[in-house]
Amino acid sequence: MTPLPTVPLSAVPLSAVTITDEFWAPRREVVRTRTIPQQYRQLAEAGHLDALRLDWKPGDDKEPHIFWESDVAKWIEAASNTLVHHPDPHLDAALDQVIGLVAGAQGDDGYLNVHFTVVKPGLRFTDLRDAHELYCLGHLVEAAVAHHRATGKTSLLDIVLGYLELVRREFGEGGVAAHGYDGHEEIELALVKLFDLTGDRTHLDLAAQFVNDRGTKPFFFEDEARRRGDDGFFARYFPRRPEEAERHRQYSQSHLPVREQDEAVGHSVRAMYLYSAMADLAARLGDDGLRAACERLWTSVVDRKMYVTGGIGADASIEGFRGDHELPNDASYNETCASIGLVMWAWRMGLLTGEGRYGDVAELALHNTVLAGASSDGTHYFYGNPMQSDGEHARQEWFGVACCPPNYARLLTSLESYAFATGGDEVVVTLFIGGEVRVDLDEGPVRLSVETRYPWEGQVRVRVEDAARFTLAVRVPAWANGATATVNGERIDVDALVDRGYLRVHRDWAAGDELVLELPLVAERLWADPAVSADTGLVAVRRGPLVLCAEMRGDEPAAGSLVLGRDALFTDGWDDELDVAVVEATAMADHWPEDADGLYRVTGPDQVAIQVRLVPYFAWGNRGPSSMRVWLREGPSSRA
Ligand code: FUB
Ligand code: ZN
Repeated sequence: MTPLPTVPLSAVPLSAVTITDEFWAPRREVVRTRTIPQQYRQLAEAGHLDALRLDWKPGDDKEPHIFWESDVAKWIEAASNTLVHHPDPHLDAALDQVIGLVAGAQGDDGYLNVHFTVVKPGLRFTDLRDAHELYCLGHLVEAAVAHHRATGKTSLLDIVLGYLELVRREFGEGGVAAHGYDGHEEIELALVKLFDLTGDRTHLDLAAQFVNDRGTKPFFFEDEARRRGDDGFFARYFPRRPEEAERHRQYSQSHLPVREQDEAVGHSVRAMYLYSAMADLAARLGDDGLRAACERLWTSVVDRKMYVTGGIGADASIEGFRGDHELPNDASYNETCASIGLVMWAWRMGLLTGEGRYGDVAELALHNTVLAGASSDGTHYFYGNPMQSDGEHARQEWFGVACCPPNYARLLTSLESYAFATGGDEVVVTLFIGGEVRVDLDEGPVRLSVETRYPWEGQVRVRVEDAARFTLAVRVPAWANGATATVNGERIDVDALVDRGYLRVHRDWAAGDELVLELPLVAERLWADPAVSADTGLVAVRRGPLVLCAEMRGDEPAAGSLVLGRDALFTDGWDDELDVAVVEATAMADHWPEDADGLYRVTGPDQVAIQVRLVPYFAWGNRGPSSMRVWLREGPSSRA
């Protein structure tokens, strides 16, 4: 077998990083102490856990849904992640109990899917386009890897390895699903994780098989539907699917072989998981075709289809992408899972290429749409992350389709691995998170500690704890014009040393040496490309990685009536209630006379100057009903 090429950059395991800063540490503590217990209760109440007992019968309520296992799996993954730094016998036992239930749902031949065991027996692997069996398995695999890494146990790993043997047979030549792949990608990236854990090449090969078969002709899903004789589980949601064949191929990114794809289309979570697997495979197989496709798709998303908040997937009807520059604010779906997927893909692109621009996007999505995914108390969630609201959006405790809450939990609990990376003689700092990391370089282990008040303040202090010769690479975001840095107090030339988005300093580091990066965190206006017609005449405000929004409550003027003048000055402030940094500015607001009436009026509103507090997008919706705008109307002046 040809040896695999060296992976450019590798992730650092969770156990090698401790996060202690004032921004992320308390938020992750909320996830550990509140979100994870709350999600367990929700999974129990909704029926996900009992379903695993396989005693559902036709006529019973709580019919096991096709992808309930995925929600359970994401919870297992999140809970396992927390055990890495917080051993907790109670949670460990709860995990054993849930994994015991999963084990009980597995058939003697390894198959594991409650829906196709008790609701539709005999139909396994006949509706790959819609029925999510391998998607669920993918999440179980990711959970198994996390659980094993955290506890050393193989209970869940054994389950998925058994199931994978069956999958390998059924999806191999002569199997019932030969040349098939799942309509919802996920198994592919999970198999790469399993390969990374076990070193077993068959997992990587199976991932590559699924990725390479996708979109080839004859179209698997259409043949499958003909064989089955019906239009599948989602026929009721997509009654026009037969007439809209191409749109629905795009929905699952199966319209073209993946190497030929250059526009991000279809369901955005699916796309992100596929592109993540493509980047993983490109890195591990040295596959330039996959890498080139990833780079084209990246441009499509980031230059033409991504909201300023890092939200993606504007079209609610497919939970997915619209056309280029079609980024409406009043119909902006932006599923939390999609931004989580964007972080996952961006991180992998960073590992594949060593380029900092991918970290910029990971940071954007993470600090805005991902973090908005849960309330500050960690118990209510956004499924969609709109760009504007007139009171109709509020976080909820749970959803009938509950993909986002546990996805949020697993991302927040694995943040360690997104912050740092290593490869060759390099230690890479991608996200600015205070804490410590231990990295194994060829020369031996090196520890770094990072101190920062980011994203509130722009100073990032990286201290080398062990003497060694290596390159310290610290990302300098593209927005950070005028960033400066020192090494042991001596100014270094950032512009000269920044290489592909990272400030790279190669030297003999002594224990106690410090690199201090100063990122200018100033509030600034953003305007959209005129091709984004939805943003004509509008302006947004960001401060470093945080996009701000106007959130207006009670008797305050509606956020949609605010006009931010070109001459308005920004002042940094702090909001004690939300415990976040804010930006204050004078804006003009519509003030209607008391007796104004009628659908159309001959007297317009007065324009009054008011002080507006712009809050980080992630923090909106935490104080009861409100109106909210990311893009504000722009005027020449904010002076009355
Ligand atoms: O289909 C599984 C998950 O549920 C998707 O990723 C989400 O968009 C939601 O539809
Ligand atoms: Zn979701």
